[in-house]
Amino acid sequence: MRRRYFIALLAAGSAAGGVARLAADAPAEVEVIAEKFDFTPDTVKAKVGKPLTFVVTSIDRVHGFKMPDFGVRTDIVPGAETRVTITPTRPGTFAFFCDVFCGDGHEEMGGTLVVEA
Ligand SMILES: [Cu+2]
Repeated sequence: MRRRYFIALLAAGSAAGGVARLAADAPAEVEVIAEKFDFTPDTVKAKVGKPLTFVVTSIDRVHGFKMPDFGVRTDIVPGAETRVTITPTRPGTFAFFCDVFCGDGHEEMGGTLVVEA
């Protein structure tokens, strides 16, 4: 029972979904998959002062990846890996979202970066 729960946590930390967990000392990287009309995972954790690279791929069409609080935006083109690195300077909750119109659910296509001290 306990072991099963642990495995479920590991799976949730991968690109499969849920909250991405970051190793303490390794350079932080998180894989994010974009598709109509979701980012997976849609909640990502980071630490103040520690660089974090989003490695974003699209599995259907062109999407956008925008984080206004970090002055970042880029297109996400299917078949290519798009890397965006940010370094949080304060704790808080920050939005990322698609800014390329991709259909009727586009306005809901977003996620949250949770930065801890
Ligand atoms: Cu979109």
